Formats: sequence, C-alpha cells, structure tokens
Amino acid sequence: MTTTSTTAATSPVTGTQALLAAVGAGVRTYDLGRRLTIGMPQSPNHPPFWHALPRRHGDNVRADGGSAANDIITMGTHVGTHIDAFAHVSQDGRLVDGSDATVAGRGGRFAELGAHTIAPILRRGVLLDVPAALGQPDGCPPGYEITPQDLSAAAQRQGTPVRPGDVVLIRSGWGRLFDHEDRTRYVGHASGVPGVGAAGATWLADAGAHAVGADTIAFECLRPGAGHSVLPAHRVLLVERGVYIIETMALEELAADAVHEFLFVLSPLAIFGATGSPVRPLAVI
Ligand code: UVW
Repeated sequence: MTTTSTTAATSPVTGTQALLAAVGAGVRTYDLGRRLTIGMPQSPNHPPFWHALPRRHGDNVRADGGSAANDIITMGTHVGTHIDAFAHVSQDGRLVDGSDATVAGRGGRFAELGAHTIAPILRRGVLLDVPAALGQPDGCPPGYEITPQDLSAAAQRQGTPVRPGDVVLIRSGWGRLFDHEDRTRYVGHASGVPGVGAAGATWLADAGAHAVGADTIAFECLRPGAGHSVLPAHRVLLVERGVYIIETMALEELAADAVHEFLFVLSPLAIFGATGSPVRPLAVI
C-alpha cells in the first residue's frame, strides 16, 4: 500500500502498520496483574474471591461427543489486582466532585463516578523502584512510610522524571510476599505494610499523575496493628486530587529487568456504578 507524505504521519492505517511492525519486531509485555486463586491474600474489608465449576465436562455431552465446562466467580471488586474508581472513597460525606456521597447510589453519583467511567488507560508508565533508591534491595521495611524525597530520589536515580499524565507505579518490594505460604504476611496487619502517606500522595498528585499503583494491598503505608482503618493517601488521591489508585500489582519482574519506563495499558471492566474493577494491567516496552 502507498500513502502520500502528507497523510503518512496521521493515517490510521499507517499507524496500525507501525504498531504491527513493532509487535513483529518483538515488543515485550510484562503482566502486572496477580493470578486470581481461592485463598489468595486480600483485604478483609472486601468479599473474598471464590471460583466454582458448576458445569463440568461430561455433565452435558452433546450428540457429537462434545461438551463444555463453565464456571462462576464471586468476588469484591477490590480484590486481587484492581483499580479504585472515584466512587470508592468519600471524605466528610463528599466525593471527588464535591457531591454528597450519602445520596450516592447506582442511579445517582455512582453513575458519574463508577468504574464504567474510567476510560481505558494507554499512557507513559514509570516504575519508581524505592528499595533500589534506598539501597535496600530486599524491600522497604514493614510499615515504612515512603516519603516524597524517596520518590524523587528513585526518579532521579533511574533518569525517569514523572511527567503530567503519567501512570506512576511504586515498588516497595512487599510484592514478594504475595505468594508466601502464610497468606497473612502480605496483608500485614500485624507487621504494617510500606507505602506512601499523605505527603507522598500529594507529591504524586502535584507531579500530575493520572493514576498511581503499587505492589501492596492498599497502596499506602499501613501502620502495624492499624489495619486499613486510616487511609490518608486514598483521601488525597481519590477525593481531593482525582487520581486513580491501582493495588496489588505484580512489579517484581519489571524491577528485576530494570524497566523503569514503558507503555502502560489498562482497561477496567465497565461495571456500571461500581466502586472498583478487577484489572490485568500491562507494561509494554
Ligand atoms: C483495599 O482493599 C485495602 O484497598 P481499597 O479498598 O482501596 O481497594
């Protein structure tokens, strides 16, 4: 196919060809989503993941010998790797747009702030490897509050400044515990969990992040014994600044390969009025 020089830069066909050429040339994709399994670590705030196979092969065998199995899942929308919609958190009865959260409902404000309103995300992604910046490759200590200085040091060390519109993923190193045989370790109620606090969240919002994510269950710093009772970064990001939060991400592979900048891809389920959506984000390089 030929294209004129005036249309080459903007033609959708040419753009598609360039993308296909890139795929053919071997782009690499990192899966940033956790596998969904019964009993996986999750917040006790949310209904657990459950998966059953009500119809098994052989239950209904067609005349030609074929049969189909099918399954059913139940889960909270904030279980496994997921994105928080702006409907998820209110402060003093107000949602991000200032509306009254107490009159919200599936036909009310959640119609405007639910998971279905999160547009598919295709943006520059930056991984801020905080343990690497701190010189603690095993990960941040339990309950450690990641400071704005830590975030800035990570960005500077890697040469990947955060730009307006970015998706910023924060590696704390805690993700290594997701598959630990003691499922309570990752949840970290007793030990605390590392993450940003209000100051780090403000730094991310000031940098212009469109969305932020982390390898932990609640994105933010959880103090030992405090559980999920106080979540200041959620207030800053979801209520005050309008920044989406992605939780329980798999970031170890990116960090192991020192991939700090990538194309970030995420498409939430368009669950009408939902406060969040399970997702399987990708990093493409
Ligand atoms: C947790 O599950 C702790 O986080 P969120 O409710 O914000 O999704």
